[in-house]
Amino acid sequence: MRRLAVFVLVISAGLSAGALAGTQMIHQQGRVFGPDSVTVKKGEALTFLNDDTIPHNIMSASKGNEFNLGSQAPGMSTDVTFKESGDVQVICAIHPRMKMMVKVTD
Ligand SMILES: [Cu+2]
Repeated sequence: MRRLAVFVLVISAGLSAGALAGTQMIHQQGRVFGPDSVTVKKGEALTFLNDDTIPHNIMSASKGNEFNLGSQAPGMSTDVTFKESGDVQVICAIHPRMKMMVKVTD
C-alpha cells in the first residue's frame, strides 16, 4: 500500500512538471509549419496542431526519431516525443514544401 502511494506521488509530480514546462505547439496554418525550427530536450514532446483547413500527414525519417502520424484532420492535435538527440527533419507526406527542423538536445 505504501509502495503504491509513492508510485502515485511520483506520477503526479511528473505530470505537473510537464504541465508547468508547457509543451511547445507547432502550427500548420496555410501549409506552413510554424515555427519552422524549434529546440526540445531529449524525451520532451511537441504538440502538432492542424489548424489548417486541409489534412496533413506529418512524419520524419530521421534516424532514432522516426514517426508517422498518418492523416491528421483539421482541428486535431497530436503529441510527438523525441527520443534521440540530433537534428530531426519533419515533413508533410502530402505537401513536399512543408518542412521543419527539430533540434533535440541531451
Ligand atoms: Cu500537408
